[in-house]
Amino acid sequence: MNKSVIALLLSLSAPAFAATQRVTLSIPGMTCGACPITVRTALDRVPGVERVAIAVAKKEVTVTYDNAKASPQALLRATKDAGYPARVVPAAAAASGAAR
Ligand SMILES: [Cu+2]
Repeated sequence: MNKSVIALLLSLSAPAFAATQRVTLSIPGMTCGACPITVRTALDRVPGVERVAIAVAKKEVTVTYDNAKASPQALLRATKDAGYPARVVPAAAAASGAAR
């Protein structure tokens, strides 16, 4: 991907300042014990990713990243390329899911 596309994606999704952000991804295809390893490896390779926390039972991954370097779109692309299409869990849904 070229730099202008990355810049466009960042401008759509990120505030103007660099900050640590957290996003929860739902990955329905994560069905066995080996899947999280593949997903973690894919996400760890994305520049700017600082922490990957996988909740296998919920099929969710919470990623902490530097929004100056990474974006939710980059994370989604990484898991999809690894064979695990994902979607972003809206913050409110992630919070209520955590409370359940
Ligand atoms: Cu698996």
